[in-house]
Formats: sequence, structure tokens, C-alpha cells
Amino acid sequence: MSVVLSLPTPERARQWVERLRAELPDWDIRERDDPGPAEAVEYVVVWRPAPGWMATFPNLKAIVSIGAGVDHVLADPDCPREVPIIKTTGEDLTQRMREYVALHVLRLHRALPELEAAARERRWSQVVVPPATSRRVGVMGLGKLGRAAVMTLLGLGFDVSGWSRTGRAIEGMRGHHGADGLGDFLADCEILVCLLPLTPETRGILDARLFAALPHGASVVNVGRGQHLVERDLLAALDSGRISHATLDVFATEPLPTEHPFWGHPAVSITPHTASLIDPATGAAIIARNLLELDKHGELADTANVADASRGY
Ligand code: OXD
Repeated sequence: MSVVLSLPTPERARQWVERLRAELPDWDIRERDDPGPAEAVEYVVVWRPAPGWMATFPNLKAIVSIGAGVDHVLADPDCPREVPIIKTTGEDLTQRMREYVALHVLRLHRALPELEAAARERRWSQVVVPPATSRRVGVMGLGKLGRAAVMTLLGLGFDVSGWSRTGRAIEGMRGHHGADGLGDFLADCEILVCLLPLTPETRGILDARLFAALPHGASVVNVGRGQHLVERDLLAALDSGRISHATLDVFATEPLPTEHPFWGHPAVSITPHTASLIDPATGAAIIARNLLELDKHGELADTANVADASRGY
């Protein structure tokens, strides 16, 4: 069985290849630059593959995304959509996202950016915040990771609402859905967490109109995709005070260019797409399990891990 990996950096590709070889010692696992005969390649394992690259393998059986998102695969106009596109998900990824959302929502809730700024100036500035039970937090996107985020926030005592395309009920959460439910949802979000998949409908959803519908001084945590955000609208909303702080893990251009105005902005906290970055050890074990199942049965029993290309996630 022949597998080729394509990752943005050769160093990361090498780590993943080594791990996958250890998991699947009888398989032929290769890097992008040494794929062997194109006809022999049955599986590709990718993160942001170069456009057109996947289509060079005529006998492909499946595409595996190293991550929960598949937008980076579907962004290729030549992506072979007739083969299954498999997401790499698992408790490990979900746990990492739970930790990230808890950390950053608590940080904003407890006014830590303000306290840290005061401390840098050696100012003793006590800020009294309400308890979490009176803090309204909203989660956009209620897939696996969104639901895990909601449960974590509820567990911390926050007053949580959720918004999704079709509506999902979670005990203890106020649910909203569809375009009609968006206004009421946003009016209720002092801290907004975006965990939406990137689709044509959600691209640019974090824009000036959305910011204007949030309570004045709300903050935003974007752990979806950089393309959800209209960057100039966020900068304007931060400058006017409409939005008090933005915590951003994902960006339209990654790595974020050094000259980007988000770097060093006092009201922007940046993490370099690490919210639920999977490590090769755990990820390779999940991918190997999925490849073995695909090879044996031609499909995965857990269809939640098979992307629906028409929906875009
Ligand atoms: C993912 C990600 O899609 O980390 O898993 O962005």
C-alpha cells in the first residue's frame, strides 16, 4: 500500500513520515518530493497541498487531512472529489481545543489583557469582574469541537449560547440557528468564540455587521479559520472600542506576515494556529487506524470523520 504525505514544511513532513512508518511498517510511506510511481499511490495525507498535486495520482483511494478541517483540501480546484476525504479527529484534538477555549475565554472574562498591560506599567489596577455565571459567552459552530467547547464553558459556570446552521440542542445552552437566529445570538455574546467550518456561507462572517450586533466592548476568539474574519473590519472595531479584544489562532495568511498590523496590536492576542495542533505521535496512530480500516473495508464505519465535499466540511 502506498501513501504520500504533503505538509507545508519538510521538517514536519519528516516527523509525520517517521511516525506513520512506525505505525504501518509494511506500507510504502513517502514524502511529497519522492512519491514513487504516480499510479501506485493509493492514499495521500495532507495539510494545505499544492493545487493540482492530488490530481496527479490516478488511482487514489482516499485523501486524509491532518486535522479536523478539510477546507485546505477542497480549496484545490482540481481536488479529486470522487474519493473520500477523511478528517483526522479524536479525543486528543478535542481535549486540546477544550483547553484552548477554556484558557482564552477565562483570560478575557478575568480581564487578564488589561491586568497584564497595567502590570507592564507597574500599575496596581484592580478590576472587578462578574462571576462566570453572569458572563454571556457564545459559541458559533456546534460540530464536535464546538460542542466540546460549549460543554467545557458550561462546566466552568458560564452563561452559554450556541449558534449553528441547522440547530443543535445541548442541555444548559441557549440554542440559536440559521440566519434568522443570528441577531438574537450575537446580542447575547460578551465573548464570542468562532468554531465554524469554513464554507462559502461562513467566509467573511466575522465582519463589521456582525461586530455591530455584539454588545459594545465584546471580545472575540477566532479558532475557526482566518478566512472567517474580515481583518480590516476587526481592526476598525478594535480601534473604535466596539470590540475590546480579539484572540486569534488562525489567519488568512499563515504564517502571519511579520509586518501585519495584528502583531503588536495592544488589543490582539496571537497564537500561531496551535489551538488544537495535533502531534505526529497521536495523529499518526489515528491516521494509521483509519488507513487500515479504509484498506480493509473501502470505507470508514464512523462517517463523522468523512467530509461531505458538497457541504464543505
Ligand atoms: C484543524 C486545525 O483543522 O487544526 O484540525 O485547524
